[in-house]
Amino acid sequence: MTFRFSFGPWNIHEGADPFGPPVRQSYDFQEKLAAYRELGFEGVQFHDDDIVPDIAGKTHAQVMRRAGEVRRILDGHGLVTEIVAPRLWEGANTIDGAYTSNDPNERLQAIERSKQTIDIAREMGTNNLVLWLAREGTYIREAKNPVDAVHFLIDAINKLLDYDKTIRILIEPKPNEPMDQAYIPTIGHALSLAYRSTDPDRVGGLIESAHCILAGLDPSDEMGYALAHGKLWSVHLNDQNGLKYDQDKSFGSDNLRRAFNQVRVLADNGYGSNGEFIGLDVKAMRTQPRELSFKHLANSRSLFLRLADKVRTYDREKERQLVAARDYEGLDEYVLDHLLGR
Ligand code: GLO
Ligand code: MG
Repeated sequence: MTFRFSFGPWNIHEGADPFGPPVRQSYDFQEKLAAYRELGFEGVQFHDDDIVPDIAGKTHAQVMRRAGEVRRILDGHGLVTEIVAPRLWEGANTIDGAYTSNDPNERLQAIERSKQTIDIAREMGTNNLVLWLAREGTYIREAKNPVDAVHFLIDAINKLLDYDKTIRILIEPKPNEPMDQAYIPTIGHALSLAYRSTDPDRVGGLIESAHCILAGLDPSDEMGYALAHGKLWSVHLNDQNGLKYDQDKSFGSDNLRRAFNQVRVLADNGYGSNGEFIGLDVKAMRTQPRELSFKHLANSRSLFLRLADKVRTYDREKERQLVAARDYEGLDEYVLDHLLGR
């Protein structure tokens, strides 16, 4: 099995955090795209406004013209667009949420912007629309009605499915941050929206490792859940040191065994055989010098490939025997030996 890798231009960044400004000079968009192939990546993940800066101030024709230009740049580099996501969390009209805002006009605007993102996705040659439901939740429970919120989400999804009969929607769950509590915290929540939609076959999930950990769940089990439904259509591999702010650490850097199990569930279930990418959503540490601020991407990719080797050489017969004997202590020891190379 060969794997194809992707990341988004936001994964090469300037090191700003909520407590400090950028510490590295930006690479411009063209420089970022030029780096993909060298780093071993062929897929690009985009927000709508990564492709079309200042999108809100542009006419539809201007937006589509710019998307066409970016498509040609990608073609020139031999890159493909994996997914496009509407950035529904930065504007003044999404402060209180987008599809679940209490203001009906804001809900409508969020759906309109998402329809435009679908147009951009088509122009970029992908039918994958990612919805990270960033502000669909609350800071205090009393601020919104949690039952209405679910209906608003289903309504938005249905309107997007109806707008373009070929688009697929990939919901990226996350339990918190920026919200105190998000309405779609896990893949189970995401997939239940899929089944309630008017076209369940076109709604699936994108699972991010760190988001599962923040929900107190194991990423490989979350992935397994989606795989069992045939609905794991993309991943954001990364790592996370416990229950704190969303860290987007390099894949496997906090817990190698947890990473091994993600690679294992993906490889064992043929993930990638329908064109799915191994997507990364990783951030370089704020301390990293500018010229070394791509390492987290290269490291995450190579760690994935090394773990894929570990999955290949994992002794399945031994595992079978240990499981049959219910010797899980023996299995535990074998897994650690295998990862340590003994
Ligand atoms: C933040 C999310 C974010 C999304 C991206 C694509 O926690 O992981 O990075 O993946 O905006 O929609
Ligand atoms: Mg993500």
